[in-house]
Amino acid sequence: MFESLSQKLQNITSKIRGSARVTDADIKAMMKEIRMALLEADVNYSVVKEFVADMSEKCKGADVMKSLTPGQQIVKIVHESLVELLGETSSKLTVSPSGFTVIMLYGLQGAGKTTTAAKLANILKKGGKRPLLLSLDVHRPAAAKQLEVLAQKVEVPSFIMPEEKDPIVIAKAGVERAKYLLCDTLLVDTAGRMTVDDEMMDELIKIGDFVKPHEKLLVVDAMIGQEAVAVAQSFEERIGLDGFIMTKLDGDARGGAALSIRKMTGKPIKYICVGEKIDNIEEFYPNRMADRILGMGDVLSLIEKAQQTIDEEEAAKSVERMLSSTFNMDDLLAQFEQLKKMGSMKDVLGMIPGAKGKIKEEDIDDKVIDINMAIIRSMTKKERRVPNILNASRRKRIAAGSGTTVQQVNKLVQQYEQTAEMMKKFSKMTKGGKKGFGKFPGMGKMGGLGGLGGLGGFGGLGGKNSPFK
Ligand SMILES: Nc1nc2c(ncn2[C@@H]2O[C@H](COP(=O)(O)OP(=O)(O)O)[C@@H](O)[C@H]2O)c(=O)[nH]1
Ligand SMILES: [Mg+2]
Repeated sequence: MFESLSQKLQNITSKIRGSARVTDADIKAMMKEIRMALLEADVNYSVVKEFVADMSEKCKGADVMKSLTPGQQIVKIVHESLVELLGETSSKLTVSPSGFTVIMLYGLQGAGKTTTAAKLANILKKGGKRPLLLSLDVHRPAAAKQLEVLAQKVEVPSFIMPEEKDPIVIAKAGVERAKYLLCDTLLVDTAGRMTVDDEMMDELIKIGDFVKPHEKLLVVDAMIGQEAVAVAQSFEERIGLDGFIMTKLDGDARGGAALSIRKMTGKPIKYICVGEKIDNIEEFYPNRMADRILGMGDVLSLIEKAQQTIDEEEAAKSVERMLSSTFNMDDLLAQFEQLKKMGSMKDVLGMIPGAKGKIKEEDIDDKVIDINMAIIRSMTKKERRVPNILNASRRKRIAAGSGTTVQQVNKLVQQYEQTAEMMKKFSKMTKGGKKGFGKFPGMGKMGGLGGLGGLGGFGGLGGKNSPFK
């Protein structure tokens, strides 16, 4: 996400970050570079122009040159300006005081409406709500079926009428079903077309008049670049939106649409989607996004993800064991399980500051976790508890039992030893100085992240490259 822009901005700002002396000409040169980087990332021209002018003004106003750390001061201004551009505060979904909230998704065909509807239903469900997914896509009967399948996957009720051609008839029945099932949120998936057209808008307005959405969200595909901004503007004009959900930011989208859309429409981005899987969705926080773009990592998003997916009790147990230095194979297995729940390793590692670039692609093969889990599961209870009894013949038996090789078993044992060693260090550290978990302030506060210690045992990450040392 934003990789190329992020890289460029990091290069530009790192040049100035440490500077004790910054001249007017330095700032000018830097602004020119930022301008180029943004344009290359496909940010709207007028947005770039205003953004850079604004930043230059702020640099002057802050009297950067006279400050003690002019380089840092400038980076701070760039960061603040980015946050402002992205929308300053995060935008929560509206909840109707009536106890029945209607959220309607709009967008072109293929933007990701149906997928996103299921992702939102999953989030709402996890937040204790009772959503119902309603498909009003009357043009493609397969779309209704697609929604039904996704609804079953996230275990929320859905309502579809694939044969019915009048969306209002379906909407009416859908609302009744939702109320009958005592649902408190209706998520309405609508039909899109290849391009914006009047017929589509008229149909959407008609549906809107009937279901009266509290939240009108446009799902936009970031991959279509500036075109996304044009689409957003036409929907905003005809429908009047409450916000956006940007999808496919995991692809090779340069990010320009995400950076332009707020400024060009005045409406906030509420969620971003970074993959096809149900949990590839994140609440949008301008501040954190700016951190990410400028390479400050996104520890907060990571912690949140960990909190959502890691079993608290399991995590507390493993932290406890870590600290009492009796970390064994069962703990390692539990950590692998939790890591798997968090999603792909690549996504997780992308959020750790400093981890990017330091870890080789081949080291973040998710399959390695599966192999390692299979190996541990082939161990006896005793072997798991007291791994140092794992002699050659036991390793051979385990390899045969798990369908792996002795080399793979050896590698896992080695990783276990490295992780256990690391845990011992943590244990000393926390007993001694209460410094939290080393480099990551705040992680110590959060028991859940204890589970991440397992990263040390994962696919060679426990070696020199471990971000957790
Ligand atoms: N890579 C990626 N693919 C996505 C994302 N969101 C949706 N898709 C895919 O985009 C395609 C179209 O999605 P769909 O929900 O059917 O779009 P709709 O026509 O607007 O309902 C599907 O193949 C989805 O799996 C995303 O955030 N990232
Ligand atoms: Mg659809």
